[in-house]
Amino acid sequence: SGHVHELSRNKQKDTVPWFPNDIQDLDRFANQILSYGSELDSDHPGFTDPVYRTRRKEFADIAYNYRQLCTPHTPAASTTVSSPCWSSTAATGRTTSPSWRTSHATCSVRQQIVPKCSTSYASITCTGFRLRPVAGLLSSRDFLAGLAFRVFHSTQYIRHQSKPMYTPEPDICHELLGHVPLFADPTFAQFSQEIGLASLGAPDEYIERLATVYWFTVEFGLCKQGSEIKAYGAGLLSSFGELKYCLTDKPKIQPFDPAKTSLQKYPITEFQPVYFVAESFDDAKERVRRFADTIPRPFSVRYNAYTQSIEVLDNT
Ligand code: TIH
Ligand code: FE2
Repeated sequence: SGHVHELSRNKQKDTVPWFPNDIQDLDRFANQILSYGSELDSDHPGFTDPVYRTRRKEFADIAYNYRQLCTPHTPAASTTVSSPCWSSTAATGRTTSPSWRTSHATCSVRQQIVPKCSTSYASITCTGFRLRPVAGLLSSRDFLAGLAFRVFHSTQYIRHQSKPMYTPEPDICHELLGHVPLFADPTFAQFSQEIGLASLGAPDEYIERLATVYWFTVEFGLCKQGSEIKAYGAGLLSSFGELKYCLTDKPKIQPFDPAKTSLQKYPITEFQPVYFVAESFDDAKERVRRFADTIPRPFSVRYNAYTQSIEVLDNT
């Protein structure tokens, strides 16, 4: 079926956009970042802090040279410094989903010391999700494609200590306190992978819609638990400021429905005005699957975990 789906990176009409077939293809994203993670804007809290900037550069370089099946997890990639940001963002309590609290304990997240990245970059053994360092911002298409392989592109640097409660850019607190515990939940891991699989070869318009679904679930999702509503989105779990805010009566709360949710506009540098609440992770997964079926693609895909590659099934 090779002739049917001509893969292209230069957006020719009637061709399917290129997508990674094999886990090693993810290495191609490393030099396609939209901005290098060590280039800080003048309004970044670390802009005038030379120690902070040097550290950011080291991390960006490690990620830039990382190769999926070759790079050993070197001690150079570890942060063992104690940071006030880490302990103050290590939020706990009744506002978070039970899944987060269980995994948070089992992933041995410590309060005082930023965990060595090398430990977490290996893999989250219960679901096979793994983190892969990234040197800067990826396009939505590339970022979502990683999820299809249960690979999560992750930052390594920490937010600047002058602003621990909220940062508009993801950092290691966000990845390890927010994302990692949830990826240890099998249903949630599958849900995340569904978004990734749906994105492979999808038209640009649908990439944007899937990225929006990702934003309102994996990043800022709320979920019902009995008569209560709990936060499970990583952007909430890592921001003590927004975690408190999201369950007040200030933001608008709507039911999670991918067809509608995927069209919602959102800000990226301030607390969200709207959140979407899922019935359960399982229900959210089924809904994303049904939404994925509406994406115009002449083929369907599934992941072969033994070969770590995508199987393309022709639908024409
Ligand atoms: N705002 C989050 C925090 O302060 O931890 C980080 C991000 C979540 C989503 C995008 S950036
Ligand atoms: Fe995130």
